[in-house]
Amino acid sequence: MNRCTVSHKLKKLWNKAPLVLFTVLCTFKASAQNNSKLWYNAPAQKWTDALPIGNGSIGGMVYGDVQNDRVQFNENTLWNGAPRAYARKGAYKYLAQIRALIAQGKQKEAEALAGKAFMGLKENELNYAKDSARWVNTMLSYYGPQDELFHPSTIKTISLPTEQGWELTRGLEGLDGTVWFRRYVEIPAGWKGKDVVLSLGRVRDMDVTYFNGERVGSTNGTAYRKYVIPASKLHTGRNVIAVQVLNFNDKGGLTSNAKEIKIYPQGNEAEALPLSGQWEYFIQDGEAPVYPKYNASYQPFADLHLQFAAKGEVTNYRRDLDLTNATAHVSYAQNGVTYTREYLVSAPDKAMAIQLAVSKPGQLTLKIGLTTLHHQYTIRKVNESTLALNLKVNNGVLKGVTYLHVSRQGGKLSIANNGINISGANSATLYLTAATSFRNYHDVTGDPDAICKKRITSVKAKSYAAVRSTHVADYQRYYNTFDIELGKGQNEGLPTDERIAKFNSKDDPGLVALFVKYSRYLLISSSRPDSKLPANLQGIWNDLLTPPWGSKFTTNINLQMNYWSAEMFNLSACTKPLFHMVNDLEQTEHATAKEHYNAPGWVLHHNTDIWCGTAPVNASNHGIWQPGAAWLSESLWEHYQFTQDKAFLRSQAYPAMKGAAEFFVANLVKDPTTGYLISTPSNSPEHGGLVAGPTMDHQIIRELFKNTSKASALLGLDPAFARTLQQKYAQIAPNRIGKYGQLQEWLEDKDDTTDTHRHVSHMWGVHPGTEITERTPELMQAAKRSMYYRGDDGTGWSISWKVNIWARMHDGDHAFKLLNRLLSTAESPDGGKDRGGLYHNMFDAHPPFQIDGNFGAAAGVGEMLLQSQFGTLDLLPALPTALPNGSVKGICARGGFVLNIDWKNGELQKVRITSTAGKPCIVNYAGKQIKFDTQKGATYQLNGNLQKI
Ligand code: FUC
Repeated sequence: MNRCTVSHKLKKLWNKAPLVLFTVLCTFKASAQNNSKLWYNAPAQKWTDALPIGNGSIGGMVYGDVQNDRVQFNENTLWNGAPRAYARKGAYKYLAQIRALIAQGKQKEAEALAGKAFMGLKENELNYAKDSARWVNTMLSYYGPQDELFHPSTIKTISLPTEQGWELTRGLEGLDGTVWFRRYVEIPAGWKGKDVVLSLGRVRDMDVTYFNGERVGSTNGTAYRKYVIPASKLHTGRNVIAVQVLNFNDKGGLTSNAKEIKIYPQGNEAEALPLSGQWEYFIQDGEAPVYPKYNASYQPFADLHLQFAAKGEVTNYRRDLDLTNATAHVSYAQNGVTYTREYLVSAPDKAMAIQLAVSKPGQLTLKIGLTTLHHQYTIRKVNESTLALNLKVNNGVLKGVTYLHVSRQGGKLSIANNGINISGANSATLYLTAATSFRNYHDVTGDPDAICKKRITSVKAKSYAAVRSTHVADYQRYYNTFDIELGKGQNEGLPTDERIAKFNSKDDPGLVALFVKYSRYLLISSSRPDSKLPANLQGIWNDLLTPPWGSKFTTNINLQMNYWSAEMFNLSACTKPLFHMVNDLEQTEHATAKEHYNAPGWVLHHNTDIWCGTAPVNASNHGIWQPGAAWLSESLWEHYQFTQDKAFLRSQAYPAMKGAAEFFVANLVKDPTTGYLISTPSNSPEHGGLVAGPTMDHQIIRELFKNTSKASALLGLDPAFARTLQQKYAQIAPNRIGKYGQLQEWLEDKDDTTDTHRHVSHMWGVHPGTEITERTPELMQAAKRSMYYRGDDGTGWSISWKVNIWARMHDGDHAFKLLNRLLSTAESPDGGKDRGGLYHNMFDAHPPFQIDGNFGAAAGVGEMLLQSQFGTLDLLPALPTALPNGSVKGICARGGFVLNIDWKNGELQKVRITSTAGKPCIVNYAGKQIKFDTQKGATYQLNGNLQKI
């Protein structure tokens, strides 16, 4: 049973309401241990099977293979790109012209002009690109032979038979994007001193060939690939050939009869050795990388490999992730020995810790090593038990260092060939830490080596048990503030991947609860108060050099969605890195407001990155979207509403909100047709191109003006400015109902009822905004109609958003229908394309993995159970029929309230409300209402009829 960890004496007093508690940091012992774990009976095959661990800065993905275990890891400040300015000087001079073109209906012309003159500076317009030699060199070093690309776990092999040759690789599953092929060839001793010809046949697209690590040439089109390799470049015996094919697709990247794939001494083709047979290949990424070093993108750090010596049949394999204490485990039996591994990333010790144990003394023998995808790196021995890996990103703009320290009990330990060998030990402990030279968005002069050395020196002096217990206590400060149970079904005992595959609410309502707990785990693991950056598109986990959308911070929904559940689920402290970033953005964005709009205040477009780039990026049709700062300001206001922290409102929230509002006061323009104030140029996120006055902009701006003027009144600041905001508020183009009864997405009535675009931006006023409600029935009706037209499918985050919207529409069953869809498996059973849903490790699939879908859908469950956006506590406002029984503890509401809610057979049983700010409390449930004053720190209990008990 869930219980608050309060003293016995206090507990006795609990039934006497109101009761003053000493602290509202009431925590719940994690209940139902068996529904707080993700577990599997096989090791991870793919990255999305691996289990994430993290401390808000260092993240790891645990594969748990018996023989070759791998922990792919990240550090959240390892990024490509460089500190730089993004604003384009004088861009504002084109603003009037762009607006005029849009007003004349010349959208394409407006987009073309904006694309040329109004977008933020690209990297290649700066110094790097001027130095073309540097571009070329970077490309070469990046696309080098990179043996380290070929991790044992990522290599696949293909045998090219004599007949079809490369043709065979066409249509091979997963072979898409940039693919590396590699094979070895033994050069006969008799060829010594001769130049050789490497013949690889024809090329369909672009490729680059390497011989013994040196680039020998590249071709494209249909050119025949034949390279002469000088004798001096040949090794006696084994030589390695690597071919990187860019843009490989199902038509194949290479074509040739196998007979053409061969190597021979120049002038003597008769001695040719065939190169058909075994080739290894590695799929670098889904996209052809374009100058990846220069685009800001989040980078993988390195991989830790554990190669175990024991061989033999394995029984009782199990891999799990325990959400109650943030530890992952692997266990199995082999040759009569039980092997166990525990993995965690400690925030207090800023290090990953892995404990390896065996049931029989002396049976632990393994090799431990590090590899990285980055090309510029060194591995060195620090001392007899520590290795260090130093790497450079973007030719050293950013430096990364990782330290790996290993200790063992019994047996021997030695370091050789960049690996640590343990033999005959009883147990072993690994500590790993990682850091970069990033200090902040304009300072990369940190000393990661010193940071790692200090951390490892400190942690290695502690026992694993001590590190573990400090980690667990620290983690539980956050995790134990909340709990949720939604009933138990017959599938609850199955491995997590099977639960997902079979999900339905009758057989497994607990999976919904596990999903919510996991979202809290993911937030605590990727966004701690001292994290230097907020959770990005993949939290802090990414294994690709060219991750999807750069694994950046997309601000036209995704970044904000990452934090939707934070306040509600009692993780307010985890929002700190987001607000820290907002304060940094404010600094850079004054420049953008000035250069792009000649306006005061700050503006943020649809995307930002570690360098705080905030001018419009990508293409003008979706990159020019103005209300990023305004939406982030809403997140700040929400934080205040939940915490009632006036000091935060005064020092952090209000200045940002005011700056965002000042921008729009200056930048809204009068629409010549309607006379309303509109935002232009902008777009309804990623839908319909560059326009004037998209509905979403106006909903966000109105919310901003309303909240900012409320904040000014609360703080007693800027009354004249608040009056301006109120006046302007009334003049902004209102929401409109169109010819199909739909809520218009744009100023003009041009919605297409068959359009199922993933963004439902004009629903912002329903959620997360507050202006379309049951008190505006006509607009609510129109919004519902638009939602029906848009349909129930979508990318992961899109489905998640719809769960929230239907919950705000008080249609719990529709919200649950979408949640049900999201909790189903992302991988199509027939091997087709992935879809929005869950991967085996419960990561949400856009596809590919994007963490916003996890956070967003969990927030949607919160919206089903409690809503407080109108100053009242509305209990179970959208409880789906599918979740008739349950309890939630520690759920938070605006106004400073923490609630425990219990329901049965679809009806409220009781609610316990703790007031953290002493504000008056109004509770609504099923048409009933109760109002009462509260004392700060006091707790009140009500029954299902809202009577005090
Ligand atoms: C927005 C969305 C995409 C994706 C990207 C990261 O651009 O439209 O679907 O989520 O962000």
